[in-house]
Amino acid sequence: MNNILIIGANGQIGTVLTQKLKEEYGDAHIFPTDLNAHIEKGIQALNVMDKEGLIQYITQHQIKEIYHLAAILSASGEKAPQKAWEINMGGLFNVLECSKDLGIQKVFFPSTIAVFGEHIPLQQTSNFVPLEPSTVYGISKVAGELWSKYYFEKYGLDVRSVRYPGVIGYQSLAGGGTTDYAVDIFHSAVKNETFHCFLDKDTTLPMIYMDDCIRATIELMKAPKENIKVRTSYNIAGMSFSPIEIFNEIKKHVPGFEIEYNPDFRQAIAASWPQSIDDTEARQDWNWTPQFNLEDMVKEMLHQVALKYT
Ligand code: VAH
Repeated sequence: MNNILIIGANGQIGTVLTQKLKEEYGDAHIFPTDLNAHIEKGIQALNVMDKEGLIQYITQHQIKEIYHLAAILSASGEKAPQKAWEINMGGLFNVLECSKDLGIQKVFFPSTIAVFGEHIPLQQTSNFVPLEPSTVYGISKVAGELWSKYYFEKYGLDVRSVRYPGVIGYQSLAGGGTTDYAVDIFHSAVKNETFHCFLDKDTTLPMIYMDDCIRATIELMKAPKENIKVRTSYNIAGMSFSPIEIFNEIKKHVPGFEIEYNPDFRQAIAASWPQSIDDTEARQDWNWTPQFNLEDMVKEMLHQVALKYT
């Protein structure tokens, strides 16, 4: 059983992925790390920008697989473009170089629908279209996809990637993203507060429920190497909806719920992204299929978020 390093284990996805990998492979083989230690969660400190520290950690714990989840997301990245580029690229380079040099067998690199931009169809966006992102986050993820493909082709490093849509989960608060409204809305609904949405009501975006997100990640990494034909990154889709659509679905369960739309700088980011995603290649190559639609997700999220407040 391989020892698995998770970088960014305290993030929105890392929190849940760590738990699922422990259930799948046993706690003893899972090594959750983040920039700062969270001892109560079993998360050790590891700075992915510190290459020597990364080499030491991999060697000491005989790591054979790495899930590299640490990155500055779209909205935060636009507030500090240089820092976002340095961290998103510097961290990935350290992971790729250390993996190449230390015999890592598999690397997971999360990409995003933020790699898409102008001059492409916004409906059922294909895996293979021109990538002209408008955010530093998206630019860094396009570069990351291409570097991942380079390390596979030049060094045989088995780097695998999916383009996450907006991820919705109850286990941790989202932060720094443009799709975070779709997480925050449930907390307002459960507290019976008016929700102030930072996107316009008709801004449709591709989204995925956390359970589907994590299952896609693990199924991708478990797939036989020969099945992985896309070495930049796979599109995956769960569902697509707009703020007014998720609001109306929540209102079926919370009749008094109210919303106000106050679009901010994130509206322009969201408007540059596709409205729906074609994930044919993921379905063909490693049998991807989502299980949660908007109705299922809303029921589950309201139930789980309510439990956090009781
Ligand atoms: C963000 N949640 O909003 C991330 C995601 C598709 C968006 O990559 O930046």
